[in-house]
Amino acid sequence: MAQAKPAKVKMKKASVKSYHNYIGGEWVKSSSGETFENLNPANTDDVVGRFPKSTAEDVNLAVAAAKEAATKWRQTPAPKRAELLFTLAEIIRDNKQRYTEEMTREMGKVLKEAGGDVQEAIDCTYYTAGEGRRLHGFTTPAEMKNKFAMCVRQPVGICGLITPFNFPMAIPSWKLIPALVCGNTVVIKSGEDVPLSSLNLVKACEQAGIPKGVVNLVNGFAEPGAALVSHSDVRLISFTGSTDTGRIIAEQCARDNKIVSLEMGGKNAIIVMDDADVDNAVEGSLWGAFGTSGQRCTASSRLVVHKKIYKKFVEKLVEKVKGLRVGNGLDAKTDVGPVIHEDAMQRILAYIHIGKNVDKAKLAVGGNQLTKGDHAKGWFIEPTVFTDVKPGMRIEQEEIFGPVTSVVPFSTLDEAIEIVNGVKYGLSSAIYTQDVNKAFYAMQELYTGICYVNSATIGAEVHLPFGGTKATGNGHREAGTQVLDIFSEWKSLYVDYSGKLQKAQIDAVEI
Ligand code: UN1
Repeated sequence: MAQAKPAKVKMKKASVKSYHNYIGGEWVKSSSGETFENLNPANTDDVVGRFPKSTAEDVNLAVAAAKEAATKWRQTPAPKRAELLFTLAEIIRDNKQRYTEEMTREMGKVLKEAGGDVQEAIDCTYYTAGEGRRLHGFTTPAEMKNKFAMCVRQPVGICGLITPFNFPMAIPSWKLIPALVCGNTVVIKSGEDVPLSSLNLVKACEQAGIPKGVVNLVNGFAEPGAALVSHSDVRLISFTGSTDTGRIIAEQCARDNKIVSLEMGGKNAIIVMDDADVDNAVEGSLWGAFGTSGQRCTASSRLVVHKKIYKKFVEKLVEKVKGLRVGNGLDAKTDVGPVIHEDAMQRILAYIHIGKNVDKAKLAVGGNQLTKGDHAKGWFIEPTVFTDVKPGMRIEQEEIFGPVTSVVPFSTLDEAIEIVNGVKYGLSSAIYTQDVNKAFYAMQELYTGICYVNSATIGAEVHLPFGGTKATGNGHREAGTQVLDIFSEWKSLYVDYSGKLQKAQIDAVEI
């Protein structure tokens, strides 16, 4: 614990802004009266704000507000709901710079990436709002004369949205906007390390005129998260985060018969064939592995490289990694920011230790915490590359979620595909090759939810489905129109306009 500091520091602390929960259209404190500090991971002396440390009671109030608002919102025609969402998109766009800076300050990623995150929220909001005038169902012939058959989407009810730290505005928007366009009301439990970005999004909803109670925000840690998952009035939980937490949520939801959509870990790989443009592959690998300090579910944490070009690839990659500037994301010269907090840093350093001492892979570059000068007050780790990594090593199998990547040599495309598929996750994969036959074969055989050719494993766009196979998820897809299948349920409608009892209707009874 830090010792008490002189008055100057106390004044700085006193000027820290306090933020509130948003329940039923009011900005309110937690019923606990307690708060927590949101710290800048690049400099923990910098307190971004104080946020309510919410309780189960706060969640009860938020769910009650969402319940109260549900009927009117559901009955608002979808194109009208969408109009509000278009306004919301404009508000986010107009505030992009401020949101970006605040995101970098609370989360650490460099300004360019934070700007991309806010842009993803803008794109998602415009794109998904367009669904307000579609939300297509279909008509189909009925079995009998003078009878009409069709199906429509209906909202599921109150949705609990539990969001992570790594995409502080994009991921909440992936959940919030489709939930709203489908006619649901929501309670968001924001990521405890990035509460300001969720709050900015919710405040924009208020400014856009989304009615009171439709969107509710509760800040805090495990208690409000668990209360939301177990609340009997919540019909659906949408969660992005670790596989361990996701499994606990899924078990609880199964007991309560809730709909649950999970987006969890990844151990993504890039295959680099011997015919690849090596410079292009190195550049893609660099940003795929070290963008967002490797804290992406889609991070390129394995580089599976053909033996014929292995030496050249590793040399070029190591050279580039040495040139990366690690520092505060608010500085335009920084390439790689800090990791999110001390626990994350310790976990990543533990994996580096495992790579060196248990797996006995070769540490080609990096491997250390940075603690001096500008790095003294944050959570910085050198971008780290292990080479001569073998399939099955722990650093090759387990999600590290930090600036660490492993280079794995291979000889044949089938062997490479086996390596890529040989992990428990299945989010994203990539292949660098100039050979169209190899590219299509890989696209077919790589068992992941997303696959790239000649670009890294990151950079998914909002109008295509996002999600993964195996332990990455539970079969759902966010984004695209596919997300509507999470946030709406099908209702089949049969209209008999014959004016009489048709025999086929009672066939089943006659048998
Ligand atoms: C995540 O890593 O959790 O495709 C989401 C990407 C981003 C989203 C990543 N658009 O890398």
